[in-house]
Amino acid sequence: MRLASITLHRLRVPLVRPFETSFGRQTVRLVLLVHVRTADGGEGWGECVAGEGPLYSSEYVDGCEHVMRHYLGPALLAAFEVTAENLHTLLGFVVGHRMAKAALEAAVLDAQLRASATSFVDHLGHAMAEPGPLAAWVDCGVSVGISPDLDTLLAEVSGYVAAGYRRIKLKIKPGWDLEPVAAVRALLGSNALLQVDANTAYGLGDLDRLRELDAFDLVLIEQPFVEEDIAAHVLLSRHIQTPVCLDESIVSAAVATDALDRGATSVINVKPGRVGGYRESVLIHDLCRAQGVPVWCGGMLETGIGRAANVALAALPGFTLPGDTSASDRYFAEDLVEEPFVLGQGEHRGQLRVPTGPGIGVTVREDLVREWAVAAPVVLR
Ligand code: OSB
Ligand code: MG
Repeated sequence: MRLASITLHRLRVPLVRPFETSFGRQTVRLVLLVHVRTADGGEGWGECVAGEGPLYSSEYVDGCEHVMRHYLGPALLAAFEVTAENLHTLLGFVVGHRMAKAALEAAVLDAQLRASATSFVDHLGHAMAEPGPLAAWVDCGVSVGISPDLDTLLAEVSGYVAAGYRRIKLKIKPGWDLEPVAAVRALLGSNALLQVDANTAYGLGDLDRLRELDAFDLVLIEQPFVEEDIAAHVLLSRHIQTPVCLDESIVSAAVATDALDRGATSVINVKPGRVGGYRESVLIHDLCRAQGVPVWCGGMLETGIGRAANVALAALPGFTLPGDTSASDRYFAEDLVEEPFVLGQGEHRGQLRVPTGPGIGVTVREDLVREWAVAAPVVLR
């Protein structure tokens, strides 16, 4: 495929309720979309998961747009053949900037798969090292932000339980951990899947306090320490019963291999944006699957565009834990796609159906892309 243009759209999408983590509070999602057109008239969409500021990772929307405009975009537009398979080679000269690369990869992949009438899930299934069954529906969890008080938290969690979510994840930080976890465990009962995510808010002085979480029979504790500190996670893994799961630290298959070898993590959260794309995500899935290490699909408050691709990824057989692949209405009153994601009912309660149409399998609402735009589109040719 040869690319004719890459258009960057910047949108502000209001959230249905504020989302607070140990690194900040959001009321609006600033979304950067990538729209590629191919020389033979095809098109594809990708969503960049970077936040407005460099708070979750060093990447942020302005930085992603800059590196796409000046480095990544020109490299793709100059290439005679761009495919989801060779894109990492074409973009390999740029160090890091994985979220920007992942968004371009997603848009190229969408265009390529639409042209061959192939779905994301079938493509990812073929890309796996070892064949295996692909799920038609995936189990969904929900990530619950830090609340102003326990009553507000319990009311929010009760709503998600009533909606059918199969797993609850609580955001924690020092001063908001044992109490809310105890209260939610009491609300859910002992069988429900409950886990926590610290987004790097703790230090080695907190080892004993973190061990107290063992009383609540959690599925896992996600990323307690700073992303570079693999050694601290090794210490914690030896200190507590609760499985440690890395998110921010896992930026590639190589880091995943290292962290697993060292015993820093026994579960991995896979986010395509964080690791540089779907190709790298499948590599991480494959190496974990070969070692019997469970993986689950993380989320970054994606609109239906990024969500569609993530739900397809979560259909791979190594994704054995419910992901942060929530329904569209978890975050948005109106989604950017014509087929918003709605939780199933009956036997599919708490699940999302994996899209099977060509490419990401959803149709982008270009009316909303225009209506919610906060800047003129940037067109690269
Ligand atoms: O750490 O998993 C995280 C959202 C933004 C940035 C980081 C994280 C999150 C979430 C929400 O936990 C995931 C989602 O529901 O999309
Ligand atoms: Mg996380």
